[in-house]
Amino acid sequence: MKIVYSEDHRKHFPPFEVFDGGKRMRYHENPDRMDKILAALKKTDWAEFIAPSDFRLDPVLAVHDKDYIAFLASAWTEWLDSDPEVATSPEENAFLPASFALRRKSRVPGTLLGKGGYYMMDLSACIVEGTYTAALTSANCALSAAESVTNERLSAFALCRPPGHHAGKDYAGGYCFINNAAVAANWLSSRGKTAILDIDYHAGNGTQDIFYERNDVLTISIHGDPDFDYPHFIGYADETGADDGLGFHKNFPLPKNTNDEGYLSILDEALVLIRNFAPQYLVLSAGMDIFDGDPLGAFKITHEGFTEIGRRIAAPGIPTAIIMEGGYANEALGINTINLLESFK
Ligand code: SP5
Ligand code: ZN
Repeated sequence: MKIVYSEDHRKHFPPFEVFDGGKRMRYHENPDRMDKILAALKKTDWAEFIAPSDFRLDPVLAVHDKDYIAFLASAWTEWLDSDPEVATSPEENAFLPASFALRRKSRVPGTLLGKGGYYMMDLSACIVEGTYTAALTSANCALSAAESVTNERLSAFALCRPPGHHAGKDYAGGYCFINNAAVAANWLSSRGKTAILDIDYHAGNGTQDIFYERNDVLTISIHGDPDFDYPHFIGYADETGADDGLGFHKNFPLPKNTNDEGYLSILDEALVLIRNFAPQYLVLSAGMDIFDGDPLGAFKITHEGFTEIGRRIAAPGIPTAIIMEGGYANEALGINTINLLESFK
């Protein structure tokens, strides 16, 4: 199986995130996550590593607002220029806003801090020097996996970091800046009918936002109920699409402690929807934070659960671009990823 990977992800490693209660914590979404997955993949006899190609900005701008992308591109240097203290110790700093847009008023402020509050949904998507480069390369990994899927009619895995599914048309959040899965799915959709299945523990709010009014890409997310977990404001069962897209989005919010059995029965429902849509390509937003023991999740999926989840998604034989999303139990990421991928090779 083609595994698309670039070392560029290391350029994005914020020194902290602001967690629940305003606590400054180590950055959960760290480069060690990739190292654990790489180590496991290198031990297999089927992982074939390739570097991403450069697709330039067009496929990114096809799903994201151009002023938002311009903000991502310049935020760090503007931050550096704005405060001599930041310039003194850039490695201890990250750009984050402290004021947020009130109910999404439509005026985009002119200042960096104003833009931050407008274009960010939380305090986890910290911007550092290498963030923009890493986020663009991450999108190129997803696009390269999509291209490989169209050329070879075989599934491919994009080792994307930073992840993408919380990033909406014009906002960052949840460790995400560019929505890699949405960029890949939009690119694929002009080559064949495409569906996105998001199995990350958290609701794929960004993907939902991007495709909500579209009927040409079916989007499905299975996740911890936003009633008790992040992203809190979106991901409910009654959100099913709008305008032309009505009926082409589906959320499956699940309770705490959902185990393999409960998860698999819902996954089967999602797979029926995909079968009825009959896509030529599938994009799988593969978050490993459904694992029992993930510090940011509340499900109880086992190592064997990942194997069975992969088996069932791969069974219909739809060429699939598998896109890495979350997963923070670093020691378990290798085995869980391998188990999920096994059936797609
Ligand atoms: C890509 C991805 O998985 N992003 C996740 C971002 C989650 N950020 C919210 C963190 C708040 C978690 N509160 C957890 C309480 C302990 N169970
Ligand atoms: Zn997640």
